Amino acid sequence: MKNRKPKAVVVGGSIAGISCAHALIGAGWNVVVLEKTSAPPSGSPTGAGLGLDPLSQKIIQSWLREPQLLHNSTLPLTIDQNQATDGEKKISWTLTRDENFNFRAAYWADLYGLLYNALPSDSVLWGHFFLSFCISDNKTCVTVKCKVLETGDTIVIVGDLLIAADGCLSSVRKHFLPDLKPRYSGYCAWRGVLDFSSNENAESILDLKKAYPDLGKCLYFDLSSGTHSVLYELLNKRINWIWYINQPEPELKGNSVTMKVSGDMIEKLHEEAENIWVPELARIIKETKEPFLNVIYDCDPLKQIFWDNVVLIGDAAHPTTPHGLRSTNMSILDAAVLGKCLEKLGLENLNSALIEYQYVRLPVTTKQVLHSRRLGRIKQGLNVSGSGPFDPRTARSEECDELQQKNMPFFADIPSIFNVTT
Ligand SMILES: Cc1cc2nc3c(=O)[nH]c(=O)nc-3n(C[C@H](O)[C@H](O)[C@H](O)COP(=O)(O)OP(=O)(O)OC[C@H]3O[C@@H](n4cnc5c(N)ncnc54)[C@H](O)[C@@H]3O)c2cc1C
Ligand SMILES: *[C@@H]1O[C@H](CO)[C@@H](O)[C@H](O)[C@H]1NC(C)=O
Ligand SMILES: *[C@@H]1O[C@H](CO)[C@@H](O)[C@H](O)[C@H]1NC(C)=O
Ligand SMILES: *[C@@H]1O[C@H](CO)[C@@H](O)[C@H](O)[C@H]1NC(C)=O
Ligand SMILES: CC(=O)N[C@H]1CO[C@H](CO)[C@@H](O)[C@@H]1O
Repeated sequence: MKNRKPKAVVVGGSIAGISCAHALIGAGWNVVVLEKTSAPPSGSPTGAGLGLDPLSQKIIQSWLREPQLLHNSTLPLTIDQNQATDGEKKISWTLTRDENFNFRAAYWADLYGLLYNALPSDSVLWGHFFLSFCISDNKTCVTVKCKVLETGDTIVIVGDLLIAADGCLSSVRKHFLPDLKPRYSGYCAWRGVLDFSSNENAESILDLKKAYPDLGKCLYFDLSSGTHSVLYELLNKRINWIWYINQPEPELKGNSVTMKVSGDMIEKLHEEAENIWVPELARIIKETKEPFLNVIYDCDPLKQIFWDNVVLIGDAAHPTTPHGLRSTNMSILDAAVLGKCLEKLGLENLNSALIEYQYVRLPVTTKQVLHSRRLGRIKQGLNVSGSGPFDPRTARSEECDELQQKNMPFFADIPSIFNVTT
């Protein structure tokens, strides 16, 4: 037992899953990641832009052979700005501006590529669909069944620890919490990335840069009555936008929060954009090829995130709305903290390690999920406890202060477990 490397089986090979592989390999574990999709994502899957906080940046760099690569594949987001738009008069004005925002903007597929390419090549088993697991009577090993999609064979993998990184609809979580239902937020998000590398001097791009002069280093939030949008630039001449629209819960087909959209829906989107936003933003939305629609859910925070030798990380542990730019940050920090706990306490004390992981992470993610939920409701003009619906055109300045990213609970906190080891 002493000379044997402990082994973890990770379900889900997205950001949380491969971050976990890095963290556990660093802690001296063997790791196998099971991912149902058949190959590493290339180009642009459903992911778009995301914001990385300073701690996440540091952790990611510690996993890369060439830490500079992170810097080279992202753009700074040093300003967090909220502005109100009057769609009739086609004007907007600043509500809040924080120039000490220290995030970086990454394209999901670029970040994924960086992390994945820095892993040993056999870490992820592609096209492996997780089916079920079974914990041994003595609670020390876990047997995982999965289906190899190419052949149809079912195979069994045995490990010391099962890590569920299978996303917000986690089937591992469902095993322990069959009654936990995702909560529809009340709105959906249209998203898109406009690639302007082949026409940098197009009129629409020059106009956009005039209307949003800090593009390239600023995270812009535009607020109108009962709706808001997000705009920032990504490396390699790409503009990332998100637009949240209140609506009844749509019916989802299959196991994905991304909806298929019709030509009619896109046409309606373009029309509405012209009514609500300044023309410069409406035009960018119109020129974006293949915008997609995410239905926004979260879950009430869980009371526990491990059972025996099964542990949840990432969206599986804390489905959240995206308003705090937190989901990827949370996944990366979950993985790093879990790795530290396992390294510190060893396989002999697996239970203590999981208790510590939960003790460090659960209070933080609980507050962040609820804060993000509240922020989303404020920005969408929905009821929030303690005040009436927010209207950016009439809001008092104390009300506007609440919109800033820096009010996120534990905003600049670094868990002490990162200080105790060398
Ligand atoms: C509108 C919107 C904006 C966002 N913006 C940001 C942002 O600005 N910043 C940010 O940090 N994050 C953002 N996110 C969130 C981010 O994209 C991810 O949610 C986050 O990286 C957490 O990832 P995860 O690995 O936990 O889960 P997921 O990315 O959902 O991954 C789960 C993985 O598990 C696999 N899987 C599931 N079931 C099985 C099975 N049975 N067998 C094998 N594999 C399985 C799936 O194929 C998938 O690869 C945003 C999300 C939305 C919707
Ligand atoms: C990152 O970019 C800098 C400046 O362009 C370059 O000198 C350096 O080699 C790049 N580093 C990596 C690891 O690509
Ligand atoms: C626990 O049970 C498993 C499977 O039944 C067995 O392989 C393992 O040796 C047992 N471990 C201990 C510490 O008893
Ligand atoms: C919003 O709050 C008001 C007063 O606080 C209440 O009357 C109303 O029913 C609430 N609406 C919703 C949809 O919760
Ligand atoms: C700088 C920053 O905002 N980092 C935060 C990322 O999220 C975790 C919690 O999930 C915070 O503890 C960090 O402070």
